Amino acid sequence: MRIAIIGIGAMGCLFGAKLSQVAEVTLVGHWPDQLAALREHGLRFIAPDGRSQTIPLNATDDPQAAAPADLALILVKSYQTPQAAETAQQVLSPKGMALTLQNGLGNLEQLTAVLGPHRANLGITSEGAALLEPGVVRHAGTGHTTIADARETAVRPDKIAELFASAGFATSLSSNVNGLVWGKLAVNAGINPLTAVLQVTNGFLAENATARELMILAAQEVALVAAAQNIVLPFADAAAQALAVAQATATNHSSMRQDLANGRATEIGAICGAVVAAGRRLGVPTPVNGVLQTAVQQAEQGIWPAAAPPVAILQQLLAQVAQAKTQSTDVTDDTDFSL
Ligand code: KPL
Repeated sequence: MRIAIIGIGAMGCLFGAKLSQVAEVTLVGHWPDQLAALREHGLRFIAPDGRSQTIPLNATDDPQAAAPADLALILVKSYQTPQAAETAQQVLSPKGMALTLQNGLGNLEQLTAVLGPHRANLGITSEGAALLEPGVVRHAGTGHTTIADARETAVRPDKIAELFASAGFATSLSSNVNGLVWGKLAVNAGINPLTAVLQVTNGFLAENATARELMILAAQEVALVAAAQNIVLPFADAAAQALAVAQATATNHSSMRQDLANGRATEIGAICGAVVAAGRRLGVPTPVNGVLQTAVQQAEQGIWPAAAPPVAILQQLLAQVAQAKTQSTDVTDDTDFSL
């Protein structure tokens, strides 16, 4: 199978490294330092056990060089999906298909709008990866990947699952597409914004009582918004699931923490922002997601006091949540987070 991986960040490199052992893979992206490092030295891949190897990878900024692909794996940030859909259109063969494994709401819809319903599909993954420097990726935590198996698609989901499994990714299929997306959203809303504003590992959220409480509340809000749409999550208890993922990925730096630390825009809009918007539409209060959304947005703008210790930030967040609850509305963007 010819695979184009659209996105050359940590997850693109992780999937590229492993899939290139079983398929013909080309990474497509625009980050000059990363492209130069991959072309000159290949990818230095550090396995979860710390062992490192160099893997040659095809990397290009020219979609034509990856065409004609049978599968375009979409691993860009959620706010880059519209451009990634256009790139997928260029790299895919007429019978090829795009598969998003991104975080957040709305990615499949954006791919479908460009490629059509049979040429776009969705999965979720809890694999963790961190880019240590251009050309160096660490497989930070082994996770599980699930691919939607709900409708006719150009490339059969079981074929993709088989390929992923042969590359070493534990993979299964599920016909509950909305459940998959909202389940992942609950975990991401619980873990990503808190680890980003506190600049802590995922494991800190399991260990610190206040952080754990906020993580659980954020995940539970997502579950309530999903339930209001009759979406059945793939697990019974969103709080337990967020906690379990935080523990299983304890040493990971979440993608949002990495984005914020590296001065990149985060996916907060497609995660907490999407939850708040859906909650508003459905009449489900989402004060915790609202507070976390504002906190991350302010951190992106440099308003957040980056040097403040996690405990002080947590107290501030708790106070904001209490205030948002008494107002029984979501906090607005002018919430003052200064300590
Ligand atoms: O999806 C993740 C992310 O970092 O974006 C989790 C599962 C939280 C792993 O860190």
